[in-house]
Amino acid sequence: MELNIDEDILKAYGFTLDIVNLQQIGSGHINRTYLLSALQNDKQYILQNINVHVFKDPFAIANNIEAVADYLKANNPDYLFPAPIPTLHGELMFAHHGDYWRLLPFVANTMAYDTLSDPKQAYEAAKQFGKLSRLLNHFDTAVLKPTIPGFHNLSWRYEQFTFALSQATAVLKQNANHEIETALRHHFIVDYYKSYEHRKDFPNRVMHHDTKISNVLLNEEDNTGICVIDLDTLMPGKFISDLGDMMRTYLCAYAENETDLNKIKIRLPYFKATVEGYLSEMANILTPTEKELILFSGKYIIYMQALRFLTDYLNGSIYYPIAYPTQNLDRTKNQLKLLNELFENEKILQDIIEECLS
Ligand code: GN1
Ligand code: MG
Repeated sequence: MELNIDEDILKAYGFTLDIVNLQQIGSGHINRTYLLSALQNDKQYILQNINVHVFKDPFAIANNIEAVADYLKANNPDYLFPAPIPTLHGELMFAHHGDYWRLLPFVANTMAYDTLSDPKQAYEAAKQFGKLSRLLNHFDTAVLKPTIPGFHNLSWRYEQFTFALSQATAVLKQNANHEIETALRHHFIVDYYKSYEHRKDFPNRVMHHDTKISNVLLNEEDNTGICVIDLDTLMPGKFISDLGDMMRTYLCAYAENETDLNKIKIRLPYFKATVEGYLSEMANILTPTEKELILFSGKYIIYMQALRFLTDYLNGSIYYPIAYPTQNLDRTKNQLKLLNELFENEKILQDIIEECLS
């Protein structure tokens, strides 16, 4: 495939087209990611184009990452935090005709997965995200800018859904009839979230906000957690954002694109491993209110993701790239089934949480 990357971008980092090999990689919806291999010395890097339709202020991303990187360097110099490599001019991003590029370290001998096949992977991944939160427990969140305003504000996501519903074509509404009804029926999740939102012991923390399994690198031989990646949404938020997205992506053997809903089931050993891995870092930091919300974190994120896919479907699929017209509707069905699984297993999941907390 012709990759068509302007040589100026490479030159900003001291490379030219003839001395590198570029290969598009990754499964993310938003940014374009390439593996850059330098031919002379076999060194590898990640080259990434930031999606400026989604991240309207790329400097907010760069500044947040820099502030956190400086803090971690000062307080935990051994922690592996894959911050961007500066350009030859010392900038954290390269601006090029309205596009923004960055170069990241490639961490050798690691793997990023889209689904998990061993509870140990869940434990290790959850531990990595929990560790990042723990190390940043005393970091002043006011220093960080939201890179996407309202990103995990469930009330706002719900409003976007009802607005999309009011604007959608009759055909799209008809196709999504059942899912719209299910989404409306679960509005109580928004009310529950609102009832906690401003509580004192439900603090803002530095959250990763995209803790899906493909955003953590594990050692390719023994699955030990190595580091988290994809730091675009590192910004203030509630702990339910991170733990919830782990539940969304670690518990089921199949990811959000799976269309056979019979396969959408939660795996209890993966749930236990996720909670244990997260609490191995965060148990002494979470407040009593936060501990009450551990299971809610999964409901909150899975419901929000269902709303986001459904909203996008009703809007004509303008946000999440699709491979076929009804894919965002299928993703909605997938997430609503996963949400239902959480409710059906509520009692046993809460028992597991209590066991992990004791
Ligand atoms: C997007 O681009 P990616 O795959 O890292 C989205 C997340 C969703 C996720 C669903 C900025 O993440 O919030 O949870 O898709 N990121 C943005 O797979 O919208
Ligand atoms: Mg992301």
